[in-house]
Amino acid sequence: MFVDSFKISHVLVLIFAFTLLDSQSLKLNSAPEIDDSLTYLWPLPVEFTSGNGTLSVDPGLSLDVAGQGGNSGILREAFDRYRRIVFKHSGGVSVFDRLWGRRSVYDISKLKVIVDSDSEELQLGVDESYTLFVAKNDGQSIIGEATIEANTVYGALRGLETFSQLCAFDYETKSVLVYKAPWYIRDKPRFAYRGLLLDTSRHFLPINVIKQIIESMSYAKLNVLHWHIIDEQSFPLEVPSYPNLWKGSYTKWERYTVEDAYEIVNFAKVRGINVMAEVDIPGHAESWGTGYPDLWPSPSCTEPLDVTKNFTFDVISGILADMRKIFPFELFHLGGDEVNTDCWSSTLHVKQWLQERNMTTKDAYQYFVLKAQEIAISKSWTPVNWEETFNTFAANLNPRTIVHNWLGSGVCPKAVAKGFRCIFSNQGVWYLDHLDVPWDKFYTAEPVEGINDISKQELVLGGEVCMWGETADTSNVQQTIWPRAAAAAERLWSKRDAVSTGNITLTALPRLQYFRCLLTRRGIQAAPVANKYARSPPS
Ligand code: CP6
Repeated sequence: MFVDSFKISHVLVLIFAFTLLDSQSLKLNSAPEIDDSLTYLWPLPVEFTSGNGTLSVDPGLSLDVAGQGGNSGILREAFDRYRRIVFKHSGGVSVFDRLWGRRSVYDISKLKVIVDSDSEELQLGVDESYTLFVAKNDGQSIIGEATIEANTVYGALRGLETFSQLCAFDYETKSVLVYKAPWYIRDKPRFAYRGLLLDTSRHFLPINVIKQIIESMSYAKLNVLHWHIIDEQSFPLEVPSYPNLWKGSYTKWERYTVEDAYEIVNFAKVRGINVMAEVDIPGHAESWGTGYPDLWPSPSCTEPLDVTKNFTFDVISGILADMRKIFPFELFHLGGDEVNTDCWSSTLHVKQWLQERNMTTKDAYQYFVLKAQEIAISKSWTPVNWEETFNTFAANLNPRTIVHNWLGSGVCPKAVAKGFRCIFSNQGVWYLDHLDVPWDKFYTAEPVEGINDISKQELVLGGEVCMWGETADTSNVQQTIWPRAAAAAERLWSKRDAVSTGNITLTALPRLQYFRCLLTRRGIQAAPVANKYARSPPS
């Protein structure tokens, strides 16, 4: 008896203490202010209107599908993923809830998704548009649920992401609420190509890490993973035609099997993300020679690949043939950057080969790149090259080539003037490994800068932020990518006017901070947005 009442008094003291603590922490937590005039969606939709109502979302939210594409497995899987994201907190469903007076009736119990087309083909320019309505059922004619309508399942995925960003857990009512309802959103991307480069040669990234990065890309509506698989430091991919190639991996555990690669491509596909593989040639390929030393000009001069041998092009054909089975995306990156031809001019048999053909090393570089392009084109791929190929021999470059900018040279205006398509990745503003570049530089970078002719602007497919791997591995890759990649993602998705006018410290920074919190809530190790505490000091 005594023991019991002793316990009870303890409990009472504890409750009292927690109440105090709670009110203390509430005071501390009241700091972040939500500015109601802002729309906390990232990237910002093209068109939207909101109201001033609050709607509750049923934890038992069900999916109601319609249209030719309504039965898509991709859609159902995505709905389940987003339901887990939205209803991460528990509350509002147990028998105790009724006792405590918590709600059991919700405004939104159904998410209706209409997908017009049953095609699941995912290529560049796939229709990603959608509309999203979230309105209260007033018992009459108004849509009584959240509704997403899209032409393709990939548009529906973008709509689901936006819907999930409208849903917020409310700690008072322990329910998921949509503020500022009703919402009417009409949305589509500004650019078809919204990429992130991942480099798995400088540091190996385990499959799970790559998958988590792909998942995080879908939150920002990025849609191309540029997989820079191989480089001079390591060759981690299995190539069945030339099984010694992956002897160039760091260890036999730091490798991707063909099945791993398939799995990554499929994981990306069901999130509406294409995987563009890169084989960076003829430079950046030293690791190939670990398994096949004949690919080196000589054992003491190992880069670029030996331009003189048929064997070199046989290996390239073999790699591309094997990769064709894995990567269905129509774009394939053939690198072509930073080619130092000193080994070609200093290695006797290469030097002789050049002399016999009356070729300069520059001619040989062109010969190599064009030959590789032909192999890719014969496999019905569209070749992408780093800009040096255009800078060195634009006149002879296959006109289907997509020029990938990276130098600060402003190559896109020059490339589109000549009718080439272009991808923007200016290293001064969109290289994530440059840790000193702040989010706002990513945000204000403009892919069509310097191109006035609208018809030429259309040749800029979009852009890509680059996560080169020299200084990033599993331990820091996510916090190096995020939140700055998100700044570029909004630039690539949202209307130019919406992201180019006004004071971004007021219109974008608080929204980016909110999105960064959303990433961390979803388990993504995003770094704090720099500048958060670096506002101008009070005068
Ligand atoms: N690897 C490859 C790299 C880079 C490039 N290609 C690179 C160059 C300069 C900077 C960052 C990355 N590490 N294959 C250039 C496209 Cl600053």
